[in-house]
Amino acid sequence: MNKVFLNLGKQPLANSFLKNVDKNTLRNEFFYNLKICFNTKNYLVSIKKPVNPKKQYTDKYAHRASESKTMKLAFKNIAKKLFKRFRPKKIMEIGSNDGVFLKNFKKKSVIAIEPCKNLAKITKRLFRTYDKFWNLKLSDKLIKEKRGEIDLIFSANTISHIPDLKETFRGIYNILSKDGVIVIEDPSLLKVIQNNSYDQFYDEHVYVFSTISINNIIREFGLRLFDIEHLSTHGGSNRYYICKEEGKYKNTLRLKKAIKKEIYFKLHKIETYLKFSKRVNLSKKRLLTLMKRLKTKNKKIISYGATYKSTTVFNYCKINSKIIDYVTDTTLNKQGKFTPGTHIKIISPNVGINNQVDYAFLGAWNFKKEIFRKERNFLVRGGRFITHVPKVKILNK
Ligand code: DWN
Repeated sequence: MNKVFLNLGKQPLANSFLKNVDKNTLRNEFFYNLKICFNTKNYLVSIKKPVNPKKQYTDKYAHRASESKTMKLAFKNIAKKLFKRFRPKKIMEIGSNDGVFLKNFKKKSVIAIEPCKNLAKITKRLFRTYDKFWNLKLSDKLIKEKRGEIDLIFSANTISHIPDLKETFRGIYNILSKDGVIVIEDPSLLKVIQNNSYDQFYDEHVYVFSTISINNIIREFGLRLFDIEHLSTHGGSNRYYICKEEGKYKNTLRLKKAIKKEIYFKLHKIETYLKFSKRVNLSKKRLLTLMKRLKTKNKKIISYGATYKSTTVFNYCKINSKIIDYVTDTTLNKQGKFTPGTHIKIISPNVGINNQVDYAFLGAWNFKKEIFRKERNFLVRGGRFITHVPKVKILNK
């Protein structure tokens, strides 16, 4: 039974960066109501009414996984680690983005699944790529083309984006070898609750998984969790290790501990989410109060990182160009555009981080360490960052 516990209001597609803000463009901007619910049976946290993926994953998909040094290194390390542990002969990635993970393997041993054609075009030059959505039909096609059985299926920040988990996992089971392994990385629901990082909820994140909820889902498809790793990436993610029910892998102690911890923090109880919702409303009030106070003192505030996360924050808190002068972002195809829903100009940090800036909201708070290293001079000359996670505060280190 799905119970709504959080209403983040009218939201645009988090990825819908606008080329211009003329009347016609704004008239056609798509919005939807972002309501989050909790399933009291399988403990799944999801968007009440997901957006049609064909609207989201187009040939203009903005996010490039390789934009951050942190993520490039993280994918290189996990590729090495998985190869060493499982020695896969055939590797497939669902949601391969710009190839940042698969690039670490021999080209002939990999298959990329990436529905966004602008990204698939990048990897088609490197290795076998299918520019399609993952489902049972594509899984059958791969088998007909003698591309199965796959020993390692990897998917980072993708499975949580796919509304039809039934198709997803049936397709995975269908192509996975008997002792094959699926490794899925997605934001940790426990970390979202602990960090009050409500900005992990946006149209692409149809689900924010907990260990207990994903365990309940995959069991229906003859799969089981056997291991887990807690990651610092994206503000706190889990790396789930999954195999076929009859697979040779024994459940690890750290998996048992992870499940116990989630039960301890009551991720199986609706009360936990109702309390979270109250904290989110307070966070909104405190962020707005802080920013408005700084504006009355004629302070110049910008935002650092045109993230999908900050789309949720700005539209929920009604933060627009009256408060934020502009947003900086290193992604070339975001520069010169405007933020979804709030229409704040996006420019390069080479131009935007200058001596006139007093405060920078951390839109990419999940890369705080990398950003603070990069913007040491901004801090030394008295610039300050503003964060909203885990609490609204001004940061100087
Ligand atoms: O799940 C998803 C995550 C992995 O990536 C996707 N659905 C969409 C996207 O969400 P996001 O935009 O919130 O992710 P990031 O990786 O937090 O975005 C970081 C943004 O900040 C990028 O646009 C690059 C930019 N950036 C920057 O301007 N300067 C990043 C760093 C580290 C910097 O120094």
